[in-house]
Amino acid sequence: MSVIRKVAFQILLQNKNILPAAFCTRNSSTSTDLKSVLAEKIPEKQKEVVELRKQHGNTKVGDVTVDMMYGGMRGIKGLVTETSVLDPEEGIRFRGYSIPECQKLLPKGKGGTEPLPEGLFWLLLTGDIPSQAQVDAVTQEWNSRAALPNHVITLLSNFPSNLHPMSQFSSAITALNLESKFAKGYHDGINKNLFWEYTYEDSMDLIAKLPTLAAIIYRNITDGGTPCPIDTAKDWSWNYASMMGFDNAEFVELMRLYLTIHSDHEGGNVSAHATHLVGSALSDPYLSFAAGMNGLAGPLHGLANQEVLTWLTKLQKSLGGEVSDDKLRDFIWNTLKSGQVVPGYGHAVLRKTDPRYTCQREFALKHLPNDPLFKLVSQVYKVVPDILIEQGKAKNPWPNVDAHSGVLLQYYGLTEMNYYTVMFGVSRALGVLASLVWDRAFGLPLERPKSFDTPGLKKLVGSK
Ligand code: AMX
Repeated sequence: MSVIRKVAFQILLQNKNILPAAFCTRNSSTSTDLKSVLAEKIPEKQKEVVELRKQHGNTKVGDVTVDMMYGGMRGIKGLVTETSVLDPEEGIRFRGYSIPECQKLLPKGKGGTEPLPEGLFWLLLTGDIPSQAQVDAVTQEWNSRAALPNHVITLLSNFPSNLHPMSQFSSAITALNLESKFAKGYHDGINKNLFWEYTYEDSMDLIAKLPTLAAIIYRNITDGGTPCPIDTAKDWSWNYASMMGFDNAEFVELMRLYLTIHSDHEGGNVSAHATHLVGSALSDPYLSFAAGMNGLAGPLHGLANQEVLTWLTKLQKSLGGEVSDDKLRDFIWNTLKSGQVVPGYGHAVLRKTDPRYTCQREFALKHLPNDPLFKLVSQVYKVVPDILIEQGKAKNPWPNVDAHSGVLLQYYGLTEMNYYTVMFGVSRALGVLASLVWDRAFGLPLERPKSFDTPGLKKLVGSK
C-alpha cells in the first residue's frame, strides 16, 4: 500500500463512526482531475455489474400489481441509479451520505459553513468525498466553461419577459445542444465505449453554463439588465448569486446549501426519470436534461416551490399578518375542500419530514428566526400534518423540500416566485447529469417497458 493510500485509509478508519459501512474501505484518489478519477472507477464498476448480472440476471426483485400499473408505478423496482437512494423514513442519502453528513464532510466556500455543490457533484460522480483541492479544480473547470454561445444569448433576450422562466430555461438548454460534443461524436461514429466521456464533457459544459443562463433569465424577468461576468476566483454558487445581482455573503451561503440539497433524489422522480428516459435514446445531455426540466416545471414536482409561495401569499392576503391556529386550520381545510392540494406537503416516497426541509429550517433558525414569513411557515408545519392525517388521503402528511425554500429566498430579496423552479433546476443538473454519465458508462440500453391496454390487462389477470 502506498504511503498516500495508507494515510487516506487511516483517515477513513478514524472517521468510520460517521461513514456508512460501504465507504469505509474505499481509497480515494488524490488527483484533482475529476475525469481521470472517474475513468479509473468505471472499469471496476462495469465489472461489478457484469458479475452481478451473470450471477443474478434471472433473480426476481419484486412483483408488479395492477394497482401499481394504474398508480404511477409507485413502488415498482425498475431502475438502477447510483448517485443517491431515498429511504422513506430517513430521506435522501447521496452516495450513502445523509445531508447532515454532507454538510459536515464536504469542503466549504471561503469563510462559509455550507458545502460547495462542486463537492457534492464530485461525490455523486465518484462516490468519494473530495478534498478542497479537488473541489477547487471543479470550480476552475466550470468557470472556464461558463461562456454562453451568442445564439443562446440572443434567444434569451428575445423571449417575452412574461414567458414562464422554466419555459425560457428549458428552451435555452435545448438550443445549447448545438454545442453538444456527444451529438457531434455520435454523428462522427465514435465507439460506444467512449459515450460516457462525451457525456461527461457535455455535462461539465452544461453545468458550467447553467448559472449564467439562469441569471440572464432572472434579469430578463426583473430589471432587464445584463449579468456581470463570471469571477474566476469565485465558486459556482457565488457567481450565480452575483450574476443575479445579489452580493450578500449570507445569501451566497444559502445558495451553496440550496444548490447542494436540491441536486438529486434517486432515479424515479419525474425530472431524474425523464432525463434518464430521454437519455436512453442517446439524445445528447442537453436534450435529455431539457426533458427533465420540463418535468420539473410541473406543479406536483419542482413548481411546488412557486406554488407554496403563491399559497402563502393568498393566505396572508385573506387572513392578515398574525394568524390564529384556528383560522389557519380553516384556510387549510378550505384548500382541501376546494379540491386542491396543500403545496409543499406529501411525497411519493418519503413518509417523514423531508431532511431537505429540516436543514432549510435550521438555516432559517440560525439566520432569520424572527422573519414573519418563516414564523408563518413554522406555524403551518405545526398545523398541516394533523389535518392531512384527519383527511386521511395523503400517505405522507409531512412537508417536503418545497415547503421551505421560497421563504428563505424571499428573506434575501429574491421575491420573484415564478423563478424558484429555475434555481431548483440548476441544482438538479448535478444529480441527473452525473447519473447520465453512469448510464452511458454502463451502456444502459433504450428504455422501453411493456404497456397494456385495459382489455389486455383484464385478460392477463383473468378478470371477467
Ligand atoms: N394536499 C392534499 N392532498 C394530498 C397531498 C397534499 N399535500 N398530498 C397527497 N394528497 C392526496 C393526493 O392528491 C391523492 O388524492 P386522490 O386520491 O384524490 O388522488 C391522495 O392524497 C394520495 O396521494 P399520495 O399517494 O399520498 O401521494 P402521491 O404519491 O400520489 O403524490 C405528491 C405525491 C407529492 C404529488 C403529493 O403529495 C402532492 O400533490 N403534494 C403537493 C404538491 C407538492 O408539494 N409537490 C412537491 C413534491 C416534492 C417535489 O417533487 N419537489
